[in-house]
Amino acid sequence: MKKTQEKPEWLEARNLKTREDLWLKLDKDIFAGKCSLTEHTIDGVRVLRLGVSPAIDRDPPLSFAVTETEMDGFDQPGEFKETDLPLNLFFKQIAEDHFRIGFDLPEKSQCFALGERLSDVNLRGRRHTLFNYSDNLHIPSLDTMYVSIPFLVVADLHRSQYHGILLDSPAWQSWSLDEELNDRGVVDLLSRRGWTIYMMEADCLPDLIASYTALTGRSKIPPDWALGHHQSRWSYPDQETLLAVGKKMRESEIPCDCLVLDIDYMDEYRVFTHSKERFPDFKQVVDELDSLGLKTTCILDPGVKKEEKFSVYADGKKRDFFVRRGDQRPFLGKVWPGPSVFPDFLRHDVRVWWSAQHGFFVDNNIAGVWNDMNEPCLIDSPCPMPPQSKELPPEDKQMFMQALPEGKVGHYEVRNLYGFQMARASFEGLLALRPDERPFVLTRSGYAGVQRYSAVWLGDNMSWWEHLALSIPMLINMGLSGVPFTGVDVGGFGDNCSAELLTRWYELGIFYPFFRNHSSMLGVVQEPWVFGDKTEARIRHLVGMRYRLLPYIKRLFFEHARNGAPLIRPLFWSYPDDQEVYDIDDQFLFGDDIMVAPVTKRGHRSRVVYFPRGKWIPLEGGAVIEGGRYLRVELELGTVPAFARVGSIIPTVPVIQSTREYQQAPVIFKCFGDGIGLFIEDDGISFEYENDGYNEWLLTVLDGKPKVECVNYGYIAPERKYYLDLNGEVTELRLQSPT
Ligand code: MIG
Repeated sequence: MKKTQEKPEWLEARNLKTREDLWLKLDKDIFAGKCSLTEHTIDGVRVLRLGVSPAIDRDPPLSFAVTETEMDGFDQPGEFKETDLPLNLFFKQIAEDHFRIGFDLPEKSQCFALGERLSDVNLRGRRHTLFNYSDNLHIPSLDTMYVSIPFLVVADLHRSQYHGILLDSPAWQSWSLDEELNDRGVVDLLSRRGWTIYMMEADCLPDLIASYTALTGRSKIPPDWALGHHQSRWSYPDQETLLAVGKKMRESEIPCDCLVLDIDYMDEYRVFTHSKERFPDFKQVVDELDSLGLKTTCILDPGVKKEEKFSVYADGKKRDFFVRRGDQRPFLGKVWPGPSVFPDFLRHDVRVWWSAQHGFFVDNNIAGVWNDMNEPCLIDSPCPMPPQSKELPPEDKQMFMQALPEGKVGHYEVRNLYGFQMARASFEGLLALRPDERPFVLTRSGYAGVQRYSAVWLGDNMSWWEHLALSIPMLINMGLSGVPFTGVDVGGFGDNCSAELLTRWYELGIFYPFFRNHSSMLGVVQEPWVFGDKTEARIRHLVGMRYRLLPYIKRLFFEHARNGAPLIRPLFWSYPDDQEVYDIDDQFLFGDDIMVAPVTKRGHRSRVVYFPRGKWIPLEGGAVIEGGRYLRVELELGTVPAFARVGSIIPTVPVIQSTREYQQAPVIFKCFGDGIGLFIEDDGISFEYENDGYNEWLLTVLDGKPKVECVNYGYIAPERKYYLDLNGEVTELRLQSPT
């Protein structure tokens, strides 16, 4: 006879009853909470929502990932049988603080997304722990990264079956994806708050990502300038150096739109200040750079220096806006300014207050804000809950407490939201202070939905060839996690870059949606000119290509805003019926029309490229390449390692020095054979594009004859010329506004 299991102690203690009548495969002897299943359709994709709360009298927790409008859609209680749940998903509560969620991983399926993962594109066969943490040595065993996005794509490419699982919980969780080679995925979630799962199913990847990004929101179109070349360094120590870098950019005619101020612009690392010694004429310098067509962005860390005379500290303390430990004492952590306190960004009032501090940036003409250290990261402190964790400490032992509308909660339960909520405060602050401008925020840490507020860069990589190569799969997975505006430090952050590595990195970096050269003070400098004339000339040429592609890049962001598509796409996004592409992650599609295949190995001057079916032409010109095969391609240093799809029309502009010249720049439609292509123009800064304030043209070339159709006309563009470039034959083109 089966022995009846005794009720665990923690169940008795909380006086909870077990529920017998649940139709899910619950562990009935233990789960005592409440669960609900509702259904919703997004863009034709069915989405099931399973909400689980550990207590019968509580609803599943509030969501931060899902946008409010989509939340409202889930109103129909489901009438389902357990067999209806995709991938045989089930869960059980195995301890008071521990849920386990399991699902099938069909034999040949691959796993993607999960945000920032130091991994190949396919995530299958290992464990992935999601708990935001800053580790500055990105070696293969690194598991906890800065950004956690608990959205997994299970793709059976062979059968065109795509499942998405969003486990909406910002608590510590570890996804084991077929580690035991038994075709199962198992998530261990250490939480006492409950959680919600969204499951979607589609027969192609673009539809799946469209529904995921409809649920969690999409990125705004970045302002034009933010799509340009950013130059950064930890740190430009004083205003003279900063100005000199800006002037040098202009003298050497390397297109650039933005210089970046890392922590040393501050007055002893006090947030929202600048050093009076090293940047005495802060605003004048920023204005002078602006007059050269260079924006300035500033870093902002969450830690506020604990110092009574510091007004941000004193004010925040008076309002009780900083997090406290379980025993009520203020939480102090060591960061750049020394002992510091941390705002509780989960609170609306705290975010509004933090947002308001951004007046400092706006008053000084700072164009955008870079949020760093927002995991949050403390100096010299190990991951508070490492990958092997088995239990969640008691609430009051989780570093500090945070406030949710539902009450106080231990930090570890919501840690993955800290950076997300900080980026949100920066975004909302800039938006409130400059309502007519699309804010630019860059964040290191984040959670599902972070694309609504911010671009993301992948933190402290190294000037290593391995990290150059790794950036491709990592950025592919970020894109499949709904985040389009991403990049890694061009040239590598840590260690010493070299002429060859920097050149190769620019060859790839010009296709990063967020394109920034950044490096640590512990390594050599790596501005485009430091490795001599030859390297400088190559980089000038490469960055020139970035600027020529700006209209195409803008079009890709419009596409993202419409259907959630990332800019950096795996080849199977567009060629899912070609098995040859399933494991390729040293090439990618940059939108539909450009395929990038960079050299990522030292000393190599050629590489093997797989060309999917159709025909391709080197982006810089050359013979037509028949697709459906591998081909060794010569890629000398400084060559743009990209190919245009025959049948595409790519809108370009001539090389310009900054996006300040973009609006007037002539547009040249590069036709790769007969084809079809869109061109979209707007003011590049305001939100008018969301109210039809843009022009959209559809260009078709058939038998060498162009036809232009106006799809939308809502923006009076400054005068510019339009040209058609058909195999080098350039003719002027009229884009007529509808009368
Ligand atoms: O402890 O602000 O990832 O980009 O340059 C290092 C200094 C803190 C980490 C960021 C890096 C930045 C650096 N920061």
